Amino acid sequence: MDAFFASPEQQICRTLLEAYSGHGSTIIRGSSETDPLQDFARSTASGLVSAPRRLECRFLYDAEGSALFERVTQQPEYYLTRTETSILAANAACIRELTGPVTLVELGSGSSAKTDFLLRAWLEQGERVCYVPVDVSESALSGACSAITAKYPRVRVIGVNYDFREAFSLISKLSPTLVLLLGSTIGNFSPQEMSRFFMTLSGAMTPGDGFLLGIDLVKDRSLLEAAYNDAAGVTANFTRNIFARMNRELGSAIDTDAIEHVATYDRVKEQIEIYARFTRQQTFLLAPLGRQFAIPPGDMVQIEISRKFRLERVLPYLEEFGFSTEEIFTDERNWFALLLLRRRPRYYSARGRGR
Ligand code: SAH
Ligand code: AVI
Repeated sequence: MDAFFASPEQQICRTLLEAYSGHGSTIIRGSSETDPLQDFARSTASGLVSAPRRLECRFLYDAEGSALFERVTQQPEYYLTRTETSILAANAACIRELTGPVTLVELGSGSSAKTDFLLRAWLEQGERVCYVPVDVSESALSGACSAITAKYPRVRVIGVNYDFREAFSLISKLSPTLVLLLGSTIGNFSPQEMSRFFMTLSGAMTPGDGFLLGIDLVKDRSLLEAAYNDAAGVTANFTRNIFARMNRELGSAIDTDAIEHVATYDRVKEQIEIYARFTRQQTFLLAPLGRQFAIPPGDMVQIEISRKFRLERVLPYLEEFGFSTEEIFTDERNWFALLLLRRRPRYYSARGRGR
């Protein structure tokens, strides 16, 4: 596996030229202008003084966090991954038929485990397949790229180790594409972040390109709260890990035994809210900034939201960004939905520029 260190845009162009003749996997790492430790420290500092105190969930996924997330997906209470996997297993061939032989670009790809069904459906049609996973987690991305290349040598894998919000311009260069955002990762965005995401994505896509979006649906509160409070305590360790990561990378000296994981469903906002509650006074050191923050006992830090969706609201909302619905795939209990959307040739958005 080869790695480059330049801007992702330059690299992806070069890599794409090679893609038709090359094989195996390539990982593109952006030469970020911001130092990753400064980025983490600055984001933490501003999050700790906001109300409520909150952290950006992209920092949950260092190597430990990505490994813990994979374990979360295997917990009996966490129905999301199993349900979405069953929908993909049943419908991958149909999705391939509807989209044709397009490049697969997956945002927040993680282990790429579910994508296996799509890769197989693409390969069954006999043509060369190009898969572009994009993820901030270097360990998850390199593990996924190696595994896919070992299993499917005919798949050209171009991994992009980058924040997907900064990699949108790559999407236009890869058209025709099917952009994937699975696992209900969109639910981890606030309403404002989600609107910004869809507007930028739509602007980067070429009319006719496909978008496969996985969303978790509103359901009984007890099922939702169980999914984020597994009995084995793996999700609680996933919560604690962001603070353990601060200790490892920012020298924060936080007592992770003083952290309680709190995950509750807000019925009005239709979202799970995950907090770390500190049972003892803490002083967070942020060594790269030379600053420290006192957190009193009982204080909570929001580490993630996980929004749940209703089809009757989300489909018209997506229309506003130029995404028309081609097919809705769901499971027999209607717990999760995979939406196959198509970027419309022309649209007028009340929320932003039309194209
Ligand atoms: N799609 C996989 C993984 C979901 S976990 C699944 O459905 O199981 C969310 C993934 O998104 C993680 O791998 C995390 O590293 C990645 N991620 C989160 N925020 C990101 C961002 N801003 N840019 C790129 N990747 C991100
Ligand atoms: C990645 N994301 C969609 C997961 C979710 O369900 O919101 C993250 C997660 N957090 C705790 N458990 C799972």
